Amino acid sequence: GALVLGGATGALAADKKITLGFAQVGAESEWRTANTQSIKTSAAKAGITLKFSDAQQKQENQIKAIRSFIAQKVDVIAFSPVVESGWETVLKEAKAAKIPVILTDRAVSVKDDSLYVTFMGSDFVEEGRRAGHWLLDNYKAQGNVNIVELQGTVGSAPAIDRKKGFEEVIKAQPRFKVIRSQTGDFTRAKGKEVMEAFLKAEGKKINVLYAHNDDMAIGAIQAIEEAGMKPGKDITIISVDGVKGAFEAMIAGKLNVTVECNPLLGPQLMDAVRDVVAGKSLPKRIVTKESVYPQSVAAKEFPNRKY
Ligand code: GZL
Repeated sequence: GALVLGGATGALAADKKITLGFAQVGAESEWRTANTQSIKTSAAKAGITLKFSDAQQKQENQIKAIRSFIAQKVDVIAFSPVVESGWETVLKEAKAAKIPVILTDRAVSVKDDSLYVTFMGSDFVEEGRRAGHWLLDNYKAQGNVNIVELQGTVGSAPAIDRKKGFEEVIKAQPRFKVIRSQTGDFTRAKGKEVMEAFLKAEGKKINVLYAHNDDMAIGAIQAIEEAGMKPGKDITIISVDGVKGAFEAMIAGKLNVTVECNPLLGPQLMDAVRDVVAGKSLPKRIVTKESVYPQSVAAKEFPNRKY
């Protein structure tokens, strides 16, 4: 009988090599480099061709990368939006080109959520709440508690939501007050620089540091030591991510707790890419599972850490 071309074409489509274009935020933190590693390793394991770009934390570079993926006619585009706003235009271009888009790690704020297939990543508001609950449950000294806050990248979902969740919880006990809050852009260098400014302005009045990621906390720890104070003792330090550097700081008694934010999204992303290409429908929101690691469990947990 005649060759059923449709069937043959279908078959070709089924095992055609998938090409994924991934526009990464940058390489600003241990979290980010672990996230990149997970994506590259998982793509290789899944036999998915990966076109990868690093935007050095600049939105215009991510937009350029997405446009180049569209021009190259990749099968799927995925990215972690450095900030929440300013994505409508380029996402409409991807939709017009019939290229599905998957958001990983950070969210976008768009009116039309048909511009992306799914958003997989942590619940940052919940991470902020966990940081707040740990503080209310574990801070023993009486009287007013002066908190300084190192925020993540201005306008990014993690910075906006970690602040929101933390404040939502501590407002239950007014003695806990954020007296200074400024961005350290998720980096060690900036975290140290801003903590130096906080110490110059407030010095020994500071009781607690809430850092939106471990890298800024590690930078701040250096600043606290250079100011002759004991991090983890004179200043209680709460941080987010759960990277190796945080466990080392907790084992040294210099950090009190880290709220886990799992960067190992690679395997889930590749499953989602295959499902999208196969025409399967995906939930609009996939939330990563994660927990909280206080200093008391750091040494035991450290050998299990994968990032
Ligand atoms: C959170 C991620 C944040 C990390 C930072 O999912 O977007 O960006 O908390 C990283 O370490 O720079």
